[in-house]
Amino acid sequence: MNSQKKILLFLICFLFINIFHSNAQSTEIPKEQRLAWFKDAKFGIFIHWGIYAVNGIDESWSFYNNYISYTDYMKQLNGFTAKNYNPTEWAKLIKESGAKYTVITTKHHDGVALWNTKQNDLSIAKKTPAKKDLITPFVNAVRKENLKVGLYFSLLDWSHPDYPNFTRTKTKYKKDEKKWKSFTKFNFGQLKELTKFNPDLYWFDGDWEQSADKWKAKEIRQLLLKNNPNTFINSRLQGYGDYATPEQGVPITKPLSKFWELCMTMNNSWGFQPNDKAYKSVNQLIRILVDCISMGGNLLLDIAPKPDGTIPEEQIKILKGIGRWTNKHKEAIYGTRSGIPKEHFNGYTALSKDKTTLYLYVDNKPNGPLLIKGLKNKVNRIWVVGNGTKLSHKVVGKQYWSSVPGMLYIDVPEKVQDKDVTVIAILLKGKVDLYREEVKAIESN
Ligand code: H79
Repeated sequence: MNSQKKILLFLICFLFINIFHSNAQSTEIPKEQRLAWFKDAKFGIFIHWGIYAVNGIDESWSFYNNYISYTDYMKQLNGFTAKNYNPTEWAKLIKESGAKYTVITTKHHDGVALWNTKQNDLSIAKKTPAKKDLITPFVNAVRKENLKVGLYFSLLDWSHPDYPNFTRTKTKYKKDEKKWKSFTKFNFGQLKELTKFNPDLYWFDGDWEQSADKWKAKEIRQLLLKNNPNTFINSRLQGYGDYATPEQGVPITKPLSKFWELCMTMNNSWGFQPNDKAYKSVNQLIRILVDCISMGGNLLLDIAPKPDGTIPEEQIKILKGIGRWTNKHKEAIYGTRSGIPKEHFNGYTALSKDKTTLYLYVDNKPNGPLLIKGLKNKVNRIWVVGNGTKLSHKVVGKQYWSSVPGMLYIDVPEKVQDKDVTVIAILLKGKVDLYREEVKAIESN
């Protein structure tokens, strides 16, 4: 081949490579990069605020499920005042809980927007005595506290005349291309408005009612990432999201998705329901947080402000209670990765990013020393997180002729124990190295 031909071939290859790279997905910043802060954050606060707090009933579902008529549900608009709304205080409280991010409902399935949308009149700003945009001051206050901001948005809108579904028993129409087109235009209009807030993440909900094609999920993703190439999206966009969002049920086995977040209520309601007193205790919630951390995920814990904008006393207490623990145990929370298999330690564990520190979360009163099995590493140092007390350890049962590591025992005296979950840090020599082989006949060990 002469050199001219070679140059031509090179140019053709170059052109092809560029064409491949210009398609939408490959020009995105890799997920690992966009979700890096999220992977480290571990704890976030969800906020469900809407007119449903006026009667203290289920958000949107109460009329969808026919527990209340649509007309009566909408009467709640008149009782939503937000007169004591103080987003600065909210942001400070969220910060105090140890959360690194917060996600607020900008619009639930009932279609009532919390910002001053120009796409229709169904908003807190236009239809309630509050008469103002609630999202702008929230985003500003939260950013001042250096917290990341997520916006919850319901793709479906049971109030919109051009959206087909209405209640469990009534639909507005079955098939009408024109109406659906008009709804899509409306939805994109609202989403474009949300991009102005430049959120760090989008939290979609309600995607189950339509297909990816109908929502134009791919176009939604492109719109949001074009506006901010570093943002990301939860899984509820019919296959076009970035991270998994289990709801209410703490995962039993470690989720397969590398990025995930459990969203959960403090009692049994997402919105403010004074009748619901079934609050989980601070201790239970800390243990749930630790459970998520041990499996490499986040906890997005919900609070539910009242219609006047105050946060219920029980919820403030819980946030402060969790804050006491998170503040004391920072190093064992933020930036950690999932722990070691349960066969090695009978409890929750996590590892530092570099895998050289192992954290044990002791959520019960130990009845004797803690036991770690099958740890090949030499231990450099053990201490009680947030307390600093150094602990000694003993390796028991190690045989010189066997490759099975000895049993590592650590005594945790009562006086260094935390009232909720005690955390023990173990600095290893090198990266964690576990014995995972089947223990065979003596001669092959
Ligand atoms: O905003 C809160 C709830 O109002 C909302 N998500 C949280 C964050 C929510 N509530 N329920 N759900 C989401 C899930 C609903 C699932 C169902 Fe279905 C919809 C059950 C029946 C219809 C999806 C489709 C699951 C089964 C079929």
